[in-house]
Amino acid sequence: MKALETFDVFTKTAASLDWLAGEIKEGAVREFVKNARDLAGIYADEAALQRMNPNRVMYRVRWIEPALPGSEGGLFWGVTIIEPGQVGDEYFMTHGHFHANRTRAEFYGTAHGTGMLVLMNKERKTWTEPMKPGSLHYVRGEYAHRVANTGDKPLAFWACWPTDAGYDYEAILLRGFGARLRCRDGKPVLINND
Ligand code: PAN
Ligand code: ZN
Repeated sequence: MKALETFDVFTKTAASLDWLAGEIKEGAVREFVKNARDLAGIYADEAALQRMNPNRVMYRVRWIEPALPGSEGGLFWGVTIIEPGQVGDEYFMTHGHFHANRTRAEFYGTAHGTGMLVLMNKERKTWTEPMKPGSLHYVRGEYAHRVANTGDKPLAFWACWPTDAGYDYEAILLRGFGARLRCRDGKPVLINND
């Protein structure tokens, strides 16, 4: 009985990756897609967002859940692919969130493309880490995190996070990050938002 359970869990959680392409080739893959319409309130230039096709895909997340969401001690594994583009002078970026459980950290590792990881602590101090193929980023549990694609090709990064990290999107929707990453003379510049 025990052996069968182990086998079931293994077959359900086994997956195969194309590391450099940022693809989960096999496995019980879940996906969410964020279209332009899903990102209302995130960009400074809301009018520019409204002018876009609401169905335009901005980014997608694919992941596997080898353990139950909310359970203690497990890990999720996923990839986020952000399309290239801008809304006003800001780059296509993830919504950004704190983990609901502020003690739960996360790893990001870039597969391809270039971007910026934007981090913010609870005092709203905001800074960036450049992302490029092979760059590995440790996000402390208490930091809000968001990724912007600053290149002209899709940006794909792997992520590993605890099953009981949860998401707190609310705080970001209300006040955003302490600074915005804006395109100035073709380069990403972090500009105070508070
Ligand atoms: C990632 C993010 C993913 C999309 O898997 O959820 O990159 O970003 P948003 O969730 O902010 O839209 C992660 O950080 N998980 O904890
Ligand atoms: Zn996270």
